[in-house]
Parts: sequence; structure tokens; C-alpha cells
Amino acid sequence: MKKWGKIFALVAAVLLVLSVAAFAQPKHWVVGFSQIGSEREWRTADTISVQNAFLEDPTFTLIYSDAQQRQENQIKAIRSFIARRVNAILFTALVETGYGPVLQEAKRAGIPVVMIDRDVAKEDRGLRLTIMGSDFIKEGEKAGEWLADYLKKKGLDDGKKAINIVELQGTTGSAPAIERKTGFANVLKSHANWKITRSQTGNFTSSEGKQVMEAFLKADKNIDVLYAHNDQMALGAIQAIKEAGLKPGKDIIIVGVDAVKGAFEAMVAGEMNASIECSPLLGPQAVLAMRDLRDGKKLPARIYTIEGIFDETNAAEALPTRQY
Ligand code: GYE
Repeated sequence: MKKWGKIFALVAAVLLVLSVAAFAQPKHWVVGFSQIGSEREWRTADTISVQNAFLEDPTFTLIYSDAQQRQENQIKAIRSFIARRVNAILFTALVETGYGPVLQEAKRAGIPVVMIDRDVAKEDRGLRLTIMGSDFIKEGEKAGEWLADYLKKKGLDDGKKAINIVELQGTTGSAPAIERKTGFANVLKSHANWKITRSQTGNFTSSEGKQVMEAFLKADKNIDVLYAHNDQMALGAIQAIKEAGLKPGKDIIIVGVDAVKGAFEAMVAGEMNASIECSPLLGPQAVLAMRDLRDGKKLPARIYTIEGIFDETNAAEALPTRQY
């Protein structure tokens, strides 16, 4: 009997330890991540940042889905996350509109949706919990403000002579294309002599950026500034400018967005003038948000990333430290 008593006490102790451990361990969560594709280094850095951050926390399993730049693939992916009853969904919207019905389905299933990088349209924002990433309007404004300072510093803008600007827009209908355009236009309003002479999409890729810039130059070489919604398109445009016999960064002032390594190399070579930082390293903040959500904490309505501006004055110094 004595022996049975001891065994009983031991089993009880083991059970107690196990239950305390189970209690202390956060519940395991499965998170579905619908990414738009893998257009270039920015997106790759973003995907890897998210995947690594979740890998580092064994209390999460991330299911990754690459939509290959097709909205219908994203809608399918979100439906499959709902069918698998994931605990939460991380979602980068390729374009702003068209996701209302699938977001309704997630809401009905009680699965929270957290946007990362690109948001959905205003009318659908009530269907997702929050958005983390960059302020694209501010990026457009920073590009415009940087340009105003630069033109002034170089004595190139007397407020009267026309400053002809061409714009390479990002993917049509995407949040960064819409908002980077809006932000830049906000600054344009206070410069009566600045004119956007041409504006077209280059779909955020260097090949399309190059093609569109070629067409711009063919139509009219009288271009003072190129504002590109991302560096990738600016880098493609630089090729087109060189092929047209002009000097990028000198004959045409070039401002991009993202601050990818290629832009730093171009700035150091004097072929590009500025890049507004847009960080793709969103993984750690995505994991933090998911932990808070799991712990029942309320997430803020917007989670912003802190970012800077790089140009000829600080590009060389920053280049060795760049992670993307
Ligand atoms: O600027 C661009 C990429 O959504 C902010 O997507 C992102 C943009 C980024 O293709 O390079």
C-alpha cells in the first residue's frame, strides 16, 4: 500500500508539473500568409523577413501562399485558410479593391485578418483588424519635399521656369501606387511651376520602368525630373536614359522609393539622386502583433514602420549596413 501511495504521489506530481507547463505555454497558432508574389528584391526581403520571424517562434506555424501577382489566387488562398480554420490571416493586398466578399467570409468564420504592407480599399477596412507597414502618402510627400530642397540647394528652381517631371507609377490600383501619387501631388500643389508632363504605370518592375521611360524620352526629351514609385522602375529608367544619350542623375534628377541596395549603388555612382526608404523588414512586428492578438490584447488601428531618406549625402556611408 505504501508503495502504491508513493506511485500515486509521483503520478500526481508529474501531472501537476505537466499541467502547469501546458498552462504557461501559449496556445499554438496557425497563421495563413497571403503574399502577392515575388516581383523583386523588396518583396523577397519582405517574405523572408516574415517567414524567418515566424520560424523563430515555435508556438506559431505559418502557411505561406504566393499569389504570383494574381488577385484570384489571393482570394483562393484566403478561402483555403478559412477552410483550414487557421487562427489568423496575414494579408498583403495586390490591389485595393475586390476583396470585400472574401473578407466578409473570414469575418463570419471569426478569423481575424491583419494587413501587412498593402491595404485594401477604405470601404473594406472595417473587415480587417489593422494594417502594419509604411505610410505611402508620407513617402510621396517626402519625395516631393526632398525634390524642393534639392532644387533650391542647387539653384535650379526660381519658382517661375517650368520644372518638367515624369512619373513612373506602381501597379495600377495598388495602395502604394495610389498613395505615393497622392503624397507627391500634395507637395506639387505649392509649386505652381512644377508640371507632371507624363505619368504612366511601370508596374513596379525594372523592365516595364525601362520601356515606359523609353517611350517618355521618345515623345519629349525635355524632362528635368523622374519620380518613380519604386527604385526598381527607376533603375530600369536609368538604362533607358543612358541609351538615349543622357546622363541619369545629372541631366535628369531621379527620385525613387524603397531604398534597395541597387538604388544605393546608383546613388554612389552619381546616377540616381534620392530614395525614400520603405522597409520590407516587417516580420518581427508581424509576430509581435500575432502574439498580442493571441493574448487577447487590442491591436492599434495602424502599426507604422520608422523610415528615413537617403541621397548623395549619406548613401555611401549607409550602403554597407543595408539589409535589402
Ligand atoms: O515599394 C515595391 C514593391 O508594396 C510597398 O511593392 C510595396 C511595394 C514596394 O513592388 O518595390
